[in-house]
Amino acid sequence: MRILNATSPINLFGLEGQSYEKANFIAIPVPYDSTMSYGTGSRKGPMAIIEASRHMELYDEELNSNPSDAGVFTTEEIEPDVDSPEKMVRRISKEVGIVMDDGKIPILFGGEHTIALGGIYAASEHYKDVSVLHFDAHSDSRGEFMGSKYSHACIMSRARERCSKCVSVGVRSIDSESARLYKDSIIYMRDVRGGKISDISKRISDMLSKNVYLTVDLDVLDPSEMPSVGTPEPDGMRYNQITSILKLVLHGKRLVGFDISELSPIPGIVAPDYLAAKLAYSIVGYSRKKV
Ligand SMILES: [Mn+2]
Repeated sequence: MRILNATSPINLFGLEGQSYEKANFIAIPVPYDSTMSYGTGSRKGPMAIIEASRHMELYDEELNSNPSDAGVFTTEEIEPDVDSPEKMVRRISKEVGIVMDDGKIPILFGGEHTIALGGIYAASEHYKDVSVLHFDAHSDSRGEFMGSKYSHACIMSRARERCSKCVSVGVRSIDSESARLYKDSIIYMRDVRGGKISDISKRISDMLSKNVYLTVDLDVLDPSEMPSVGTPEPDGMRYNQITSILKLVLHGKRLVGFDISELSPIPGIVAPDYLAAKLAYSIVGYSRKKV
């Protein structure tokens, strides 16, 4: 892996003095957006998140701790493989595998959601019985899309081939066949809206195994809070809902890696970039601190 000795201007959360050896978390930017069907521009997402993250307060008042104490090292970007999304997934998986071999938790920043498969494949090869927790407005359950099995619209179909337990949360856009096939592993937005957060979180936890890979497509959020996505779907999750669920679910699990994908920054509107950075920081905190 081409690990840069990152200096503060490009380090996640603006952390200084981080080393790969000592860090528990390894942030990996993946500026890749070649299979997008609608909006494009998510290749600029990773750097926008890292830039926003440099201005955050490192003390988390909710957890009464500094999640960054776990050590977070930021690597060089993984270069896009323009040949095919499958090759790109393999490239990411190889690099994430090295991080997992070293006993560290990878944080991938997309880029389009296809990059999640790199994390999921590596996790399924390195850990027994890995389940996938997937936040997304879309079920991403097509067998094939626009001629590719590795399109962003297919990633959960590929994930289910590797991991028996996959749960999608916040879904509000799905084809009829997927709705029928995967009805027991999808928590729709209407379920989130209609239920208590504690009940929804318990339901999600019960559907997952101990080892969890988390993938967040930012379009799961309501476009009012997260307009910077290629395919915004109305009536989405609030930031507070996703963090409340993650806090409860990660409490009893072992997080083996996660990604945050699909940020397509809008020039001049930085709040969504901050949201994505803060979400990453909260996930680091929730996976460390048992609340
Ligand atoms: Mn989506």
